[in-house]
Amino acid sequence: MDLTGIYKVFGLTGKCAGCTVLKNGNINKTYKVDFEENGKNVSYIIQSINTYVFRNPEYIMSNIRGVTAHIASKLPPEKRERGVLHFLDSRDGKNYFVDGDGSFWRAYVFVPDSVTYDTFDDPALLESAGAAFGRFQLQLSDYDASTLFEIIPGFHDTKKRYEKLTETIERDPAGRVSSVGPEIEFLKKYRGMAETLVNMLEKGELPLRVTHNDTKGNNILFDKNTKNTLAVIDLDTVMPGLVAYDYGDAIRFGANRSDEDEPDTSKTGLDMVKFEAFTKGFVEMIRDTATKAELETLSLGAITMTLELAVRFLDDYLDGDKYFKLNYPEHNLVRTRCQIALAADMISKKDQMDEIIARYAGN
Ligand code: GN1
Ligand code: MG
Repeated sequence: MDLTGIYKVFGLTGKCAGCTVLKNGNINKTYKVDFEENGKNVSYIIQSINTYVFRNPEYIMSNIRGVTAHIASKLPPEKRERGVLHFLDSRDGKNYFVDGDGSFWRAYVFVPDSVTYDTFDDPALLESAGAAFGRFQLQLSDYDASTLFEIIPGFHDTKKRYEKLTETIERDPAGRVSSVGPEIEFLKKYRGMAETLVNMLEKGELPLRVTHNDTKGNNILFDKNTKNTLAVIDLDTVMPGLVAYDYGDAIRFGANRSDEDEPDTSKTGLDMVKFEAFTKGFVEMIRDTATKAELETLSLGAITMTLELAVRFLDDYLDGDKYFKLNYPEHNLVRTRCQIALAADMISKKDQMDEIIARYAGN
């Protein structure tokens, strides 16, 4: 179905004044469309979901319906318009529409005067980002995570990730194992540490929460004038998980001194200024709803997410590069080495991390 048809399906009957394709997502096709409705300008985001990556988009939309309604109920009336995404119902009463070709569509109101940032060099902005993801946790702290669909099963099951790597090493399908001895040795050495969180979850020592699972800074909307945070977006991977996963992945990505695929690993490491800024924002937001065990395992979350991604990159390298997109042939190996360098630096700074976390947790 063409876009004009999709407008009608979602009840957009005003005059369309413009349509642009947004290029910053790698997965879904995204359009911003501007409408004139009763003399007012209103914009919408229309997306067709990538059903190769997401096999059951109706599960995603069910999670999104529950989670956005819950967040909206926590916001004061004056913040409801811009503090959460508002998805439109289609003519059949669902928050999505499947057209005759099997394409899967959804639409939400574009939050007026909002922007996203790709880099966070200003610690103040990083503190706000921490607060935004912390607030997301807080708003959903009383949401029954077990009612959510697990969109990608075992996504952060570090034990399964290690098992898969072990199998790939045994099979050696691309004949590359002999060239990565030191990397395998490093990851094996810290296997026990990387599996601790999953073991604690299994023993009931950590609660299952609603987690976002893509806590990169560019998934936060900021007010373009005040730079205040508005809402967390990209809710496609919202699933049950541990708070340490969301915190840890944000630190892994946002508090690294280098990019996640820096070939010169002497440039890689944990930037303690960025670490502290994000931690302050995040921990101050969650400290009253988080358990003691959750707060005490946040630093382990950062180490775990970094080791886990090293395992995934190495597994993909040994398997002949099937999962992650590459920019050059050795890209997965470079990524593995960079994540290993970051993990090693984090492990050496664990006490420092814990001291900072405890300070903002009020201990
Ligand atoms: C993938 O596609 P992107 O960049 O949003 C991956 C994450 C990794 C990330 C590392 C569904 O996310 O788990 O942390 O790459 N997403 C999936 O760059 O596997
Ligand atoms: Mg994403």
